[in-house]
This record gives sequence, structure tokens and C-alpha cells, in this order.
Amino acid sequence: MKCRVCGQEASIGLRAYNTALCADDFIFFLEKRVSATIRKYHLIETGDTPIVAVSGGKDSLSVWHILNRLGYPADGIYVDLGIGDYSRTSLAKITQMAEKLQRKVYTLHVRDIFERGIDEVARAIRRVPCSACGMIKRYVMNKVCIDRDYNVLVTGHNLDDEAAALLGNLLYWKDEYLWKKSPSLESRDGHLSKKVKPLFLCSEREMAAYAVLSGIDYIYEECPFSVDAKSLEYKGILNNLEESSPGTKLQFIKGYLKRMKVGKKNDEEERDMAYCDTCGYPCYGDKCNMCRLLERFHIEKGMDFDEYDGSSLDSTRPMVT
Ligand code: Q46
Ligand code: ZN
Repeated sequence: MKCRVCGQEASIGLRAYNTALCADDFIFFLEKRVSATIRKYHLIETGDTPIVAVSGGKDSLSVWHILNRLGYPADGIYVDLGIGDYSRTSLAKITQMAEKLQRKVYTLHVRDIFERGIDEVARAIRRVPCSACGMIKRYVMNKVCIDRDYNVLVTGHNLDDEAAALLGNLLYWKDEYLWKKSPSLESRDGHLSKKVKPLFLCSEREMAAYAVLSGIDYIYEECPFSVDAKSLEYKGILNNLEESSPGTKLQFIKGYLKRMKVGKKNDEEERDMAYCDTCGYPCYGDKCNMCRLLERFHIEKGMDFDEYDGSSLDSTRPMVT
């Protein structure tokens, strides 16, 4: 199999595009697609200050790497869930990437705040770990954006993640989520930062290939609490369809995008949404879930973030209140 661009031995076959490419041309091809997605959907514009939500996995480290290569200087934010070796290894990979990019990374350690890991926090409030984790991450990442003047929060969701979620929403007609799968969710009133997904049109397989061919050192293990069997099942179904009809996932998501107005606001949600009396975070009611959680554990201190500037292994711990 020869590279369609240069004729050398190809490193990857892309059946959805009916082509094959060598490592260098594939890296160029993928970065160009991310760049086109950013421009087409106005994900990051001149003067924006993006920050990437990193987990140590291939998608988030790759999108961080790509943005900086494309000329969108971006820092990183990581929430250390306190899950033993998994969290330690993730942080090591993230620190390594921060050093490579010479960019800052903020880390919030769940154990510093709650004196326990995410599984114990979740158990205490009778939730599953992913539910407590999602809530804390959303809050913390938004807080860093607002407090530190980053106006765009970038995540590493890829085509397979989005197609699986869309399939699940369609199968069960979850109208409340159906039209929210946009590559860009607009900011709101200075309380909620804009959220964007530059890898929206890049498949899981392409991202794994990009990470390997670009020499990105990422954590291979999944979070031990990642038991979303449904999502894995949907990804399996879509992969089978992709196998017999290459390009199916891309068509599914592109068809969806055509039918929605990107970044459209849900008026009903806007009406019902209020702001937390304590911290100002958008919520339903007078107090947000994070403030309730801190209250539940009798925590009154602010959040300390480790701040690593990418140039040395020393970190300072400025207060973000
Ligand atoms: S990190 Fe958090 Fe995921 Fe782990 S606890 Fe669940 S939600 S699985 S993306
Ligand atoms: Zn609050």
C-alpha cells in the first residue's frame, strides 16, 4: 500500500476517504482537518485564549499538541481524581506534554479538597463515581476558565464518542440531549465558558494513529471506573457498520450537523437556569451541586491548583477562590 501523496510506503489506510498515507502525510492530513473544523465551526477565533481539558489519554494530549502546532497557544487543566497509579501515570504523561509544549498546566487534586479519592466521594453521596466525577470536572474546569481568563474550554471528544452518544440519544429519543451534540457550545453571561470539540470529525482510530505516529506518550489504560457498557456497545455497532460501509460514522455526524444550527441555544433551558447564590455557577435552584457537595463534607476552603509552567518540575500553588 503506497502513500497517495508521496508514493512511499503507507502507514495507514483510510477507507472512509478511500486513501492511504505515510506517517508525515497522515499527520499533515489530520492536523489540516482539525484546523478546518476549527475554522468552519468558529471554535477558536483571533484573540481567544483556549485551555485544554487533559486526562493523559490519546485524544486530549493529541488535541493539546495539535492546537499548539496549529498556532493556537493553549494551556492545560487536569483534575486528579486520586485513583492510585492510574491518576499518577496520567499526571506524569500530562506534565511531560506540558514540558514538550512549554505550556502551563493546572492540576486540581480531588484528595486535597475532600481528603479522599473520587470513588469514596461518590460513595458518600450515593452516586456512581462517573456522576460525581463529571460534576466536579465540569465545575473545576469552568472555574479555571472564568478565574484565569481562558475563554474557550477545549475537550478531546472524537467522532466515535459523538456518534455513539448520538446513536444512544436517538434510540431512546432523548430530546433534551439530542440537539446538544454540537462542536461548539457558546458561553453564557460570563458564568459558563464556551466549550469546543476540535476532534469532532476525527475517528478514534485516526487519533490513536496520530498519537503513535507523532510520538505522543499517553496512558493506554482506561479509568478503572469506565464501565459505560452502553457506549462501548454503540461504538461496537458503529464500528461494524463502518467495516462494511466505510465512512458511515462521518456521514452520520455530518448529516446531524446539517440538521442542527451549530451553537443554538436551548431557550427553555435558558429560562429555567439560575445561578448559584454562593459561587455564581449556573444551576437549577439556589445552590449548585458543587457547593452542596462542599457543604456536605463541611469544606470551607477555596480550591488550590498546582500550577506547572512547563519549564521546570517545581510547582507553585496559587489560590483560586
Ligand atoms: S474519568 Fe471520571 Fe471518566 Fe473515570 S470516573 Fe468515570 S467519568 S470513567 S471520562
Ligand atoms: Zn455554587
